[in-house]
Amino acid sequence: MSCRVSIVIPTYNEAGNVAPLIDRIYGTVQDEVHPEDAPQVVVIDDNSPDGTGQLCLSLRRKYPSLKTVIRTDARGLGSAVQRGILESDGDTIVVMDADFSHDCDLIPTLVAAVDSGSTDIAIASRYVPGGKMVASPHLSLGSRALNWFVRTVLGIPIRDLTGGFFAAKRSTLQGLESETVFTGYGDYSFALLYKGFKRGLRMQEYPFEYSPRQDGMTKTKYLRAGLSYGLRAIRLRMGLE
Ligand SMILES: Nc1nc2c(ncn2[C@@H]2O[C@H](COP(=O)(O)OP(=O)(O)OP(=O)(O)O)[C@@H](O)[C@H]2O)c(=O)[nH]1
Ligand SMILES: [Mg+2]
Repeated sequence: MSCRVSIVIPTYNEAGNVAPLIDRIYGTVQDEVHPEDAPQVVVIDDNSPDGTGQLCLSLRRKYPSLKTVIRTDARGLGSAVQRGILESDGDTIVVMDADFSHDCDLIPTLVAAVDSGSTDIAIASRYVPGGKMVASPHLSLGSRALNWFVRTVLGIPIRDLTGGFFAAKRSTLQGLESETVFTGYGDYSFALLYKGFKRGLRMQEYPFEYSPRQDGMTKTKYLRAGLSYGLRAIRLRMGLE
């Protein structure tokens, strides 16, 4: 099936979020992005015990362009995004979380920025003027500190490096694919942006308000993630991957 925009959503135990999110994307975003051409939502689920994948499969009747892949042979956010890009048909690809932390209303802006050619990667950002992270004080502080550290180590002028909400042309993303970019957790996001920066791609941030997850439990082990993100940034900067 051909389409102009694919929206890739990695999921693990998101049964309480994914159906209303898909309704929202098809109901609201569709009209604004390309009214003449339904977007394709691609869910990459890692065989969630709560049945997220089955739930998405059952929504196919309602939304024929919805594609669900249930992986049983792999687990992890970075590789799920890579699989989503591979499975999608769109010329422009949006990647976002399933838990309503990423504001659907920003999708048309990100897609328009990429489609107009004004930028190669349109990044949704909590940390440019107008953006906001609504979270507990320790989480907000931790995320800001981590972004400062990663930005300083990598030496790239992007404020939000760990968000995982962006749009780019398929060809751009495929050009950045290397054996290591799509590994790990949210750190794949800055590995991708760093490779893009080194290749001279144009990257622009667009503000949005990040909300706490609507339903379900976090999968992020914050302390461990912070340490491994920091180490990965150092490895990237040293050219070790
Ligand atoms: N396919 C897949 N998706 C994952 C995996 N881990 C997390 N996700 C999805 O990746 C997105 C980000 O994960 P979250 O648990 O929301 O991580 P977070 O945003 O740092 O944490 P909170 O929102 O505070 O819970 C969500 O859509 C998750 O369902 C995984 O191992 N495989
Ligand atoms: Mg989340």
